[in-house]
Amino acid sequence: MYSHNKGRMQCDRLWKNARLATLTGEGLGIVESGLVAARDGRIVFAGAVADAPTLDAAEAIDCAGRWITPGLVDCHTHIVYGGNRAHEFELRLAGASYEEIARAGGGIVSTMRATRAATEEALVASALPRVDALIGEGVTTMEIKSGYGLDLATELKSLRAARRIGEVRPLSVTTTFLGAHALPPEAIGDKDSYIATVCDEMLPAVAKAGLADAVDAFCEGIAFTPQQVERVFEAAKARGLRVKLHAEQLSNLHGASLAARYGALSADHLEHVDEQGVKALSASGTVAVLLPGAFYFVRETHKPPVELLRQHGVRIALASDSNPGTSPLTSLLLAMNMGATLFRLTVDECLAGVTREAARALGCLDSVGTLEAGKWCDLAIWDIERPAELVYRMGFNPLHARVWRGR
Ligand code: DI6
Ligand code: FE
Repeated sequence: MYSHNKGRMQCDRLWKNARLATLTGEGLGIVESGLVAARDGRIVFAGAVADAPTLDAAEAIDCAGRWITPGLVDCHTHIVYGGNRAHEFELRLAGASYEEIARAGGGIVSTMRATRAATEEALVASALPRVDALIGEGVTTMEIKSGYGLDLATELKSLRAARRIGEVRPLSVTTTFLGAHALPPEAIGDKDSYIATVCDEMLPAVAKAGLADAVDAFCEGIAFTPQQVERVFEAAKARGLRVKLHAEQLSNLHGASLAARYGALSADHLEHVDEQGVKALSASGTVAVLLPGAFYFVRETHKPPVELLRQHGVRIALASDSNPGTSPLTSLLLAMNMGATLFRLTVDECLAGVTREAARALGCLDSVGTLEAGKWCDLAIWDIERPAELVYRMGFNPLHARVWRGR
């Protein structure tokens, strides 16, 4: 695929004198004396200097012993929305619960109103500072969900805004249609007929416009039943779209098993998943996406069963869940610290969770998530002495440089 000239390898750019966490294999894939070479935006070599071919590079960058990891992947965000929910935060501080606020017409529906009222340009403009915070910590791939429109026009507008973010920033964006996020007020309590609209009108239009890479739903007492989610998954399947699910966040409705049955890319949250659900995820190879920001922010006390996930060999990813209601978080570094401190994940699990496993959860492990020849050259270069520093610190950003597609 790449031209070799007398045993030499041509490349555009070379990062030398670096320590690598390639994230290939099962662990961190540490290389003490390593280099990365890129051509046409893709990695042509990543590994030990001793194993490297002779490289002819147009440009060589001396990393002075810094660490290089894959660019970070945030595999679960709701980062496009209107307004914010600082006022509800105040109500919660005064004693109201997330569910009480949601049932009283606040919560997701209040963000829905602000999102419907915003133009596409305004949605992009309000999301960009949040996106930039993630980019500033080395994020190179991000998933963005809709789900604050809850009508066709606003869901399309939100997904277009999400795609636009990937055009105005050096960032790979994958989009997810989350029409089944909450019941809009005009559906006046009729969840089944709203789900019919999601399946028969919204999802086909979103798919036809090519605006979604996957389909998600919120399976919960305050949202939709497993039977309703199943209808959404059937509609997604009919359009050839992969699915994922907000499952077992506040209670156990056996959403994980349902997601697994549909070969979901991921099941997300999972605080209340039981062993049967964990086994199902294991059998289907569905990634468990843990969201410690939401756990922390809603002061959840029921932890996801990390030890069970490990025992059954379920892959674990970590994401920001960046959203205005339950996780106003724009830091994967802090998400890693919370994953370790609150959920007792190891450093290796945290780092894999925001790179390799997050890429797996998006179905794009073939192109990002590890440092391997053939993948996009998406790198995060860190001013640290050991990888644990990325997890250990709170509110400190040691990013030295970020590379997206070789630049
Ligand atoms: N679970 C969550 O934590 C977010 N959505 C979801 O399905 C909450 C979204 C919000 O409150 O705005
Ligand atoms: Fe979420």
